[in-house]
Amino acid sequence: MSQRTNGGSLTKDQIAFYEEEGYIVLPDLLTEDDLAPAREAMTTKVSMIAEELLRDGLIGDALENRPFKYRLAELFRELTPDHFLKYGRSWRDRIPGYFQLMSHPKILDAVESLIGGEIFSNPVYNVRPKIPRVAAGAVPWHQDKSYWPDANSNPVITVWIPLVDANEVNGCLHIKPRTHKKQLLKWHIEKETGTGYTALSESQLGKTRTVALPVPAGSAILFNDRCLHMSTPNLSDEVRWSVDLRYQPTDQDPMPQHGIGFLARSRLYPWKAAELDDWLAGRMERDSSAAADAAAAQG
Ligand SMILES: O=C(O)CCC(=O)C(=O)O
Repeated sequence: MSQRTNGGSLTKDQIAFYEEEGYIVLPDLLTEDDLAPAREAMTTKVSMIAEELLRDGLIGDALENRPFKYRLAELFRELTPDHFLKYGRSWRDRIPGYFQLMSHPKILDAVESLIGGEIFSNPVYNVRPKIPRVAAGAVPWHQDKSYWPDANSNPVITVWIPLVDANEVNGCLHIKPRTHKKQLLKWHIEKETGTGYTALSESQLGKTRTVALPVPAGSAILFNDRCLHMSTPNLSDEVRWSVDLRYQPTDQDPMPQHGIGFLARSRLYPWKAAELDDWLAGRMERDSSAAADAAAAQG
């Protein structure tokens, strides 16, 4: 099911589809304007990397005028995967544009349809600059829960959003519908990419159907953290930019061992929802004294 949504909230049919299949595609949930702050944050990071590569004499041009979807790939075109992986296969910086995306009302509306209005943004969020020719861009079959097997947190919903059109050439997401009803499977740590993904072996996948999910930029794919998924290599010459964000009800384990999440929405206590300054300072909730000080300073 991939029907257009009205605002961010899901229809009854979409909720039923998610419950049954373990995922739902929301095409074009976000507009270019909605994505702009996150794109700007990514551009800031790419410029920082370009400056470092220039300084180290690894490149001769920071390619400042190249389009967003090509620049990072072209910066590393003549370099090795190790040069790229020095910056990590995925990024989790605290740059304001990411907070704007993670707290975007349309995303929270969709999540609210599934778990209600007390929403905690899980500390595990990733910005994925999947460039061509780096094996670690392709993600093996896994369940997200294998990254937090001991956390008493349920459900955790992943919201996967591409910032460029994601397709089978640049390595879109693939999912096995209905596998969210499975227990957490015994995973291993893959050795091929050198970056330690959790992975399932071929024999654990059984005969369950695989669905490829090509989607335009700004679409969202929501899935349950037990749902089996993977992504294929990037065989294009562009960067398959995406983010994966995660949300859960507020009465679950906030997983501090993975970082600091934040209260993204509360229908019961709306004044407690974190704002940008809270997130930048690593506070999970709105600091009311800071808010009062800020108001006083403004007169
Ligand atoms: O973005 C990808 O290629 C894979 C994403 C993924 O595995 C995840 O969000 O858990």
